[in-house]
Amino acid sequence: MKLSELNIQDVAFKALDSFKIEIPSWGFANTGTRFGKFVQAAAATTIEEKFADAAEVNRLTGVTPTVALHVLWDLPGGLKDVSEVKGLERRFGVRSGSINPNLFQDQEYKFGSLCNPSAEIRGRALDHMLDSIEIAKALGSRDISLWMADGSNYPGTQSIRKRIGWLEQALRTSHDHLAENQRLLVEYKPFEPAFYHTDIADWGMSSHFAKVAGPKACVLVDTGHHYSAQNIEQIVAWLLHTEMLGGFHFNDRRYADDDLTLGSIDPYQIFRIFHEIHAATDDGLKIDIAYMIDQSHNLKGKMEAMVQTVMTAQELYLKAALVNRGQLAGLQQNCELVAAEELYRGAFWRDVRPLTQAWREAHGLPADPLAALRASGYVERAARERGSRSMAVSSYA
Ligand code: PSV
Ligand code: MN
Repeated sequence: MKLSELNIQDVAFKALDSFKIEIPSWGFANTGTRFGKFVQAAAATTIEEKFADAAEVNRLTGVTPTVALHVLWDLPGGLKDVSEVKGLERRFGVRSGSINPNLFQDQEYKFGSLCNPSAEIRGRALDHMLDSIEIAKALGSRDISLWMADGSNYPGTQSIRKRIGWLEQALRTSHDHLAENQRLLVEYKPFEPAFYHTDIADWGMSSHFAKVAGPKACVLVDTGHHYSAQNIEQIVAWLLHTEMLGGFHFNDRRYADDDLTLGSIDPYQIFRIFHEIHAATDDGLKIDIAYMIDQSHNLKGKMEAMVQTVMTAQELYLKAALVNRGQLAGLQQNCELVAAEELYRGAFWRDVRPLTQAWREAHGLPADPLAALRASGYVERAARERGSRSMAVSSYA
């Protein structure tokens, strides 16, 4: 059966209604490469400014009601900062989303955090995990999103297997402290900052650790955390099949973990990922995915980059929703390769922007959020108000 234009609008609106994406507080702050920072006057310098920016993105797009928080960067006082954050939630009308423990910046994590050979340091890292879980409970956040920089830089310098054991233990204990509705998302990354071995290097390791931790743990896929030729949609299909997919960190990459804006290099890949998710949903699989952005590229304007990424995510999600999966299943069954591929790619080539625009208008949102951002003068205002703080760069000696 062919989808009629009327049907298409229906499918599109349903897909867009169901799609929410979380934005990261750190995506609004000045960041850089290890070679330097090019600072932006409008960049957020406080948690209040990050909430203000997140609220503006939500006002423009209508699909970003939550902000991912990084404990050390956003709640340096730990639980003591929760009431301030709650105040900001009320004031700006966006809520705290996933809580990200920070197990990579303290000097004592030089040789690892939860996998450090020192039991004392492992203990302190675990305390930070447990504190982060308590912060999440106090904020009513469901997901604790864990990424660790742990690993080693030279062969033979660490026992890889001992570290697996230490991490299993720490994740089990963390899992025991989760509230009924909470989840532990385990993120993987093949390398950087460790350049020989990383303790959670790929989805198989994440999946293993999540299974060992307990039923409320699952895998987080950061699209930037793969080797160049890796088939990410196949990983996603496996995680869906094994009911281990908990969430995404979206960004794009050309070489490694470049943190470029979503779809800027390979939008077809994100389409293929979304197709796997829509297909699994159609097949009735149990799915509960947190879609999050994890980008902090330092040349595009922070606000523009975030709005652009949200719009791109919506467009690619929608394109994939419009694959005629009934028809595709028939073509796949009969191994009609070209017809199947053309049907699949046809959805990717479709210009869905008139549909996203119509959906926004139907919801009282600006038809073109990027144009609305420019017209609002928000960035210029922020630059005037924040400039003296945001432009104060620490020079690299
Ligand atoms: C690490 O590269 C990572 O993807 C983790 O998710 C961190 O929390 C985030 O980036 C920090 O920018
Ligand atoms: Mn990430």
